Amino acid sequence: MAWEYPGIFVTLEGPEGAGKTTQLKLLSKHLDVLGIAHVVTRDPGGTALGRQIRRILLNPETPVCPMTELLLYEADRAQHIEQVIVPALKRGALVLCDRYVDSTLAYQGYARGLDFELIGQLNRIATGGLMPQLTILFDIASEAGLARLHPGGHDRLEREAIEFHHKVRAGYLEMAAREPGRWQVIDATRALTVVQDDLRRLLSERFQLAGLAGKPVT
Ligand code: Z5A
Repeated sequence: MAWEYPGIFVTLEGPEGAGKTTQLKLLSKHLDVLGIAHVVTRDPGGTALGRQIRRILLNPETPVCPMTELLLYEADRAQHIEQVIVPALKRGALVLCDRYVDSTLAYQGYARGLDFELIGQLNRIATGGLMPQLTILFDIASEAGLARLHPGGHDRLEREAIEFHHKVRAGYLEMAAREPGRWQVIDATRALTVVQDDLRRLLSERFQLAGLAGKPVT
């Protein structure tokens, strides 16, 4: 499908503790300095409604059945697409989204074992088929990623057995290998600044970011 928006859509994916959020903050500061219009957002929780859904999804005290979990992630996404992502792309911004449809395939598909066809269908319904132009996988072994997170504060997903997290990582690597035109893999085990350099290089190699300079940063 031909890209139909003036903006650019990039997603960041990876297992827990890979450093996506940290890298997005650093990147956003850099883009501010360059005056490049961009929106940093996340899945789940990129809208007011999504933040409520996110609280339910990550609360370790609330049991959530696998199908309910899947539908809640998709409900969050449908709202996010309509309220945040598509309007920003129409305005011509660079949209940097922390997790997107591939998280659902990794967590609810590869790890939880729900049907891939069904997930694909729901992903398409929630997003209207909008796929990112570039997806960056921050790759790190599950044990190393989990060890970076603060002890005792683990949310519902982080508390899953280590086998679950192994399946998430293996799923990501399989998806990245299957679609190398869209995915780029970054070794997320290295120092923050080294990872940040890689991220900036990947973006500037792929896109004419200078074309976005001077547009309103939202
Ligand atoms: N999920 C799902 O199941 N299905 C779906 O469809 C979607 C999501 C969309 C969202 O929670 C959860 O929902 C997530 C997937 C699931 N699973 N869990 N759990 P989240 O948004 O809170 O989870 P997350 O994206 O995994 O956030 P995270 O665990 O915080 O990971 P991160 O953003 O990649 O890492 P970070 O916060 O930037 O860094 C973590 C720590 O590592 C922090 O202390 C940093 O200072 C440190 N760090 C970062 N980089 C480095 C380097 N390079 N060296 C050393 N230390 C570092």
